[in-house]
Amino acid sequence: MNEILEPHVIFIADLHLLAAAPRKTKNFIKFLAEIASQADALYILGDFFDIWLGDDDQNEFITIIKQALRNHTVQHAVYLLPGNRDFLLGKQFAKDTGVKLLYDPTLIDLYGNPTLLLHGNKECSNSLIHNIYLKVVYNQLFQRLFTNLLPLMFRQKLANKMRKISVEANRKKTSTIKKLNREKVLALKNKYHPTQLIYGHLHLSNQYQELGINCFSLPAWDDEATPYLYISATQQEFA
Ligand SMILES: [Mn+2]
Repeated sequence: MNEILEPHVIFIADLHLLAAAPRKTKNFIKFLAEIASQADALYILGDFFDIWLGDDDQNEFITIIKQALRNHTVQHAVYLLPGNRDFLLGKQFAKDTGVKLLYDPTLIDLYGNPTLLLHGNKECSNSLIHNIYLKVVYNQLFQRLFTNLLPLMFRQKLANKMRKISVEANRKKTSTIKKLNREKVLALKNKYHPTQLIYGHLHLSNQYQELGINCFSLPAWDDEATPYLYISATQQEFA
């Protein structure tokens, strides 16, 4: 990494922050102060939280994260694109933190390169069942019904069950899927014409060419590691 930093942005994903992992929360707050504060912007590409039950959920852990983001966004831009674990992040969270929420996918101009940002879960499979599932879960009405009709306590119980299933799915996922589904990437290419694509979800640090697109797959955080992707006009590297 350069000693004198040129203008750059930072990308992270899959921190999976949760109350039971205070070390990660601490590392994230340190990361904001030491790494993100040097960048023009911080992009978080999904699964920032291990689970997000709705903006009405409140506890000490959530308050600490919100406060850290609030302090940081006074001076620095933070963009958050929700993932499959925290897709219920909404307007109230954005208001409380100063974070700008992004749609999945979002096309940005990154130092002259049209760059498509996504979480990646929607592009992992092209099976019929998976596509139907996505239509239901990402339906706005379904999301509103879920948060409005189900009491928070019930959502918390449901989340615990879902987390157990998801841990198992994650274990399988990382062992078999190494890249996004090619047909889905082709559809994105035809619609958005990106030269770069940045995503998380697979928990893999990877850079490769697909259909002429420069693809970056972001690694997940764990208790120790706080990996990120650094992109400036002249450099693109994982740190
Ligand atoms: Mn994910």
